[in-house]
Amino acid sequence: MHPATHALIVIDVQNDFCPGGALAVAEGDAIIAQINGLMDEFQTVVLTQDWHPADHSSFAANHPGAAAFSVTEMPYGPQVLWPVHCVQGSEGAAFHRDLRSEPAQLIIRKGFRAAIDSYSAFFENDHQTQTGLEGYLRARGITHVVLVGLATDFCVGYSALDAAKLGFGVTVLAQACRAIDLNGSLAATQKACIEAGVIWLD
Ligand code: VGL
Ligand code: ZN
Repeated sequence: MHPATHALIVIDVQNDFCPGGALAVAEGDAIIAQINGLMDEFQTVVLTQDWHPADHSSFAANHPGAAAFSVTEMPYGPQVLWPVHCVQGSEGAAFHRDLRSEPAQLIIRKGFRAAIDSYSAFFENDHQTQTGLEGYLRARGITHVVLVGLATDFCVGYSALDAAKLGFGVTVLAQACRAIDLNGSLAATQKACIEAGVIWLD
């Protein structure tokens, strides 16, 4: 059992990020058994859920002529344009049916504002708008977060960097994560995390 000051944060283990989903991550479902087991080792478990309105600005389909996986400029900086995924209330946005959810005390939804994406569990992509997770964790006396889930190089990585910036101890259990790996994004994420003091366990 990990100490009560450590929380397990399970990022976006949703149907659309698993094989057969709209933004499938290779082997995205291969991590679920391990994550389910980890939940018994933590007294605080948080799940995150990517949760977009249909008119979300991160969807290539909402930018006429733009290709999925291209990059556009948003008021808050560069933004990858994704296939339509994790639309609020859809089957694709649901957690994978094999993921345990009963040990989780909090489910945090993100990316619910049409004008801004939110990879991180802590801040939207403007790096300013808070999701509320920091306050929740601090109020519960959490000082260290252990991150698992999808995708290593986007939502897990952004969450890890923000957690480190906020002063939490951070571990990424990379074997319980899977990556999209767009233009070298996995290696870049790992490097940035290690430079930020994140404990990266392969
Ligand atoms: C994610 C791309 C778009 C993720 C979410 O969970 O890593 N990636 N939305
Ligand atoms: Zn998304």
